[in-house]
Amino acid sequence: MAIDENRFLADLHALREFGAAGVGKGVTRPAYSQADIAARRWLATRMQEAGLQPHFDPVGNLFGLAQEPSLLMGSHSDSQPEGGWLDGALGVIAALEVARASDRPISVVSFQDEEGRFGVTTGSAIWSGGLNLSQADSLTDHAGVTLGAARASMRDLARGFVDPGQFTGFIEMHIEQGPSLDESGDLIGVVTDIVGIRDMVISFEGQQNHAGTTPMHLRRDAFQALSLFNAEINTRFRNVVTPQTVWTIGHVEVHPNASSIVPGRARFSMQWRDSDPDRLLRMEEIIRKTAQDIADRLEMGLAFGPMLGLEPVSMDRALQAKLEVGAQRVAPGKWRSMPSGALHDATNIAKLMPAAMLFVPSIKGISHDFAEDTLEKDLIAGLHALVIAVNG
Ligand code: HGY
Ligand code: MN
Ligand code: MN
Repeated sequence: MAIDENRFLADLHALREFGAAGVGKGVTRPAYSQADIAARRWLATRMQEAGLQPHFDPVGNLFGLAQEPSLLMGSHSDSQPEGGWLDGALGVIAALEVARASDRPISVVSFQDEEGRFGVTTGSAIWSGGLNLSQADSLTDHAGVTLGAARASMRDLARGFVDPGQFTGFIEMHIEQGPSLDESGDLIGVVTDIVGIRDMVISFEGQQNHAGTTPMHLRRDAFQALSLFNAEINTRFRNVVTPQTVWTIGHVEVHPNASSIVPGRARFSMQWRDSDPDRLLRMEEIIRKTAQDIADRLEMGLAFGPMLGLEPVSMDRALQAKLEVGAQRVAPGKWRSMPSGALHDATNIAKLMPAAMLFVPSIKGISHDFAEDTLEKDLIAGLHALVIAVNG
């Protein structure tokens, strides 16, 4: 059966309705939210209609299983707090369409909490054995909700873990989420490697006090500690990082977050990524040492939360070669092999079986933003390249 482009696009737009938010095609569909669970229930019916056996595992990963050994394809359907309609969703819907059209047995998956409300690519990390379920259950989101409490809302759907032994490999289609394809005019990216990541929460504890009566030299202002820390790591990283290295302080809680109170506590996320594990380690050493130096200098308490992370990983060469054939057929001379600066479930699955990824362009390289988008003609081109690769 051939690919049905209209059905593929209609499913993408239907999925976007679950948690539709903001301008354009934005979504807010965090793991285990009502929108996420409703979206997964809808995906389960679409999988059943495609002749696949829907199966939720204890974490909320949703599989659509073929009845024989199969190639696994998919991604995730949870989103960032302000996410785009394609991040993850594209890979799940493309997998579903390929499963309908391919003459090969294809199983489909939507992993849970790839966006890390609780961890880092949490659902596929647990399924692939990289994260222990009972340990993961005590992970909390920024509001203090535990993964264990959140996943209890899917208890009625949960069955056992799926045996990875039934799958011959994993292919994930995804938007690039960066500027390379958009700037070069290439239509398809065949992913060679995925960067590694480290992520932890750091807290400075000073002294809450009156913003009018507390002289500057007597203050122990936790925001000043954070501000100095950020400036100092940018300096100390200079001789360690490359133009591809990234680091982000994306989530900050200043307590009590009031205009007339000197902040007593600053609690913030510290995340860094690179393709070299040694560089990730050197950056971790600089981060810990700099935080300690600042705490000592400003007489602050200092606490490091647990550090989560994934190692850099290479994609399977044989599967890349299949994707290259599809890319060359669909976009001759307008495709490239490239690394991924974003994290993906493929990082975890690569521990279990051959894994590979195919990218399509992100307009202006924007992602993790309501404005994320891709031309529909580019989505279709990627889908056709995928089918050629899978059937080849
Ligand atoms: O952050 C990432 O790279 C992924 O989009 N969750
Ligand atoms: Mn993603
Ligand atoms: Mn994402």
